[in-house]
Amino acid sequence: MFSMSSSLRALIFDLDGVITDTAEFHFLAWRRLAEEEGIPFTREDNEALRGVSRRESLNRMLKGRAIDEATAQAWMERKNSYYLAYLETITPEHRLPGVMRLLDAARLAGMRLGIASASKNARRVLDKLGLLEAFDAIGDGYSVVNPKPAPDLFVWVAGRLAVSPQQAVVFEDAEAGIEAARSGGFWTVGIGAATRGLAHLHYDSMAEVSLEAVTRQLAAG
Ligand code: B16
Ligand code: MG
Repeated sequence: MFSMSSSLRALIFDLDGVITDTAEFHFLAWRRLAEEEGIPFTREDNEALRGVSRRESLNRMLKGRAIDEATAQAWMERKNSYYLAYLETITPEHRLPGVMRLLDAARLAGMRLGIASASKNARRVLDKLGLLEAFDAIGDGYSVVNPKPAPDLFVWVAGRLAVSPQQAVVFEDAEAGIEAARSGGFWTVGIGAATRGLAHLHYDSMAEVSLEAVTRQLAAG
């Protein structure tokens, strides 16, 4: 019989909403663009952008409004320039509670650690958090062609970590991320409200996660 406890070899983390909370900065940047262009955009609307690519975020912000490709590119660049300014304010203090405890426990247990983020700014964010060297592999918005909910990014990171999907647990805060990881055959831990009922295990926040509990509960099925 498959034994999770003896087979779990890697933890793979989404970035925004799991390691840190950049969703607020994405919101402020999209809202500024939307206001400049006369498009209504609320905090609630922003929830639909959680974990999806920059391009898909723009599509969702537009809510069916048509713009040409050159305008789309210019708007994404403008939004990103606003977002980059917010990223300058990130420090190691912005690591979410519980993250370092989990990373340290996993290292002690000899596990490999990876990042699988849809963001093209993932390395910059990790650098500002002081975590660029904390992971054995970093998959970001440049790593694969098909974004989440396709499983490609998680499979790419698992390959870099030299583990199979069945040997890895994915931590995700977004529906698209859980769907991606599950369709790739990974174990999943959902973090926060958007993933409730979708993942193998669920916690309201990273502060509640313990490696021992995750390992034990996944092994128990
Ligand atoms: P960028 P994650 C995602 O990060 C964000 O949750 C999502 O809101 C954003 O649109 C996406 O990255 C792309 O980000 O514009 O920086 O390339 O949750 O996958 O770590
Ligand atoms: Mg996320």
